[in-house]
Amino acid sequence: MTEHDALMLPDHLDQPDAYRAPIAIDGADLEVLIEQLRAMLVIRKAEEKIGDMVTAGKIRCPAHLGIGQEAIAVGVSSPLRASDRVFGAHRSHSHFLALGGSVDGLFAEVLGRVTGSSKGMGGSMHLFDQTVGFLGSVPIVGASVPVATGAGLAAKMDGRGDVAVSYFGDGAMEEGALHESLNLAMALQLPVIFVCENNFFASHLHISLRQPGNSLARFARAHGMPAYALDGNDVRAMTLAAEEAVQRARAGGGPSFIEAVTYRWRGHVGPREDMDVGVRRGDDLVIWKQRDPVGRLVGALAARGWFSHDAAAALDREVQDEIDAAWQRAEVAPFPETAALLDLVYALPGGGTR
Ligand SMILES: Cc1ncc(C[n+]2csc(CCOP(=O)(O)OP(=O)(O)O)c2C)c(N)n1
Ligand SMILES: [Mg+2]
Repeated sequence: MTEHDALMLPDHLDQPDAYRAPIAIDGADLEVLIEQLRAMLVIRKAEEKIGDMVTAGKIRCPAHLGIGQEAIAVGVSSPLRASDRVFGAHRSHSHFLALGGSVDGLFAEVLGRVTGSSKGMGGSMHLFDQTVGFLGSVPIVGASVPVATGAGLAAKMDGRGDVAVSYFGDGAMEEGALHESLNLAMALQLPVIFVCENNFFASHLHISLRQPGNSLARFARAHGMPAYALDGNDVRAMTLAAEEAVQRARAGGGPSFIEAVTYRWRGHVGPREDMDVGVRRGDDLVIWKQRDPVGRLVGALAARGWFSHDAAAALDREVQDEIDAAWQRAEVAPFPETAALLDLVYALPGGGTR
């Protein structure tokens, strides 16, 4: 291997026309695969709804959609339990929903309603639901990574085998605090799973304009941390890597880094496919859409005769009806009282908030 090879993603992961075939599902449990298909559809359709409602002018907060990236959160969430501590960032609808965060809570939150998961005070980029282990998303790039690392330290001190998960993008890899977090997690052998969603872009800037290489697992390897670089649009591959990493962390084996290669179908913020913060996107999207995580799982199930395309269409309709009904409930929910505006800003000693 040359030094240049070490900088670049292996196995053609960065080639848009690779990885189009149905995913490998040998040895997987059919029920789990169908659940995962459903979970990906819920995320996709919830985000499509949010996109439509931004276009319709009903949602006023910025919404960063991860359509096309659903397999990552669904795979990573599969070995997690509610006492684990999961942190996201600005593009975290999938992280929240895949853990079991409610669609009603998400829709009400992006509409600023009191029934939202953050009581309507946060919007799309400040999601939170402690009951499912989602301890928060924040829009400051890289900022939740040290917090997740600290949560990993807390989990280790608690000694119950819980883990922390930190989701971030390729752009966040350019933040110093992320590298400090990798170092500390490795030095203290913390149970943290670092999940890097490498979609090649930080807003409109391609990784080739920002870094000398496009492999991000290289930074973990520099710390001696076990690292995976894999097809993030393969829910089964994501599940297997997450299971191994979580098992290692629960058993005291320290942190892992999972680089999940993917692509976002919509622009950096908002529903448009043709623009990234005012800059026109390239033509890659058409090719990348063939690496669709949903279609490749349906294709694998259909090829084995485990699930017909008719059954997939019926599931699609069922999920769409649920999404439409959740949206209607969120739209009629009340706004928070103005007097409550300063609530939830500080945690008070001994409990409660102000
Ligand atoms: C510290 C900081 N710098 C810049 C921004 C503006 N910003 C928001 S998202 C983003 C791109 C992040 O890219 P990446 O981490 O790859 O995540 P992706 O959007 O691809 O999911 C930028 C530059 C920010 N929110 N915080
Ligand atoms: Mg990115």
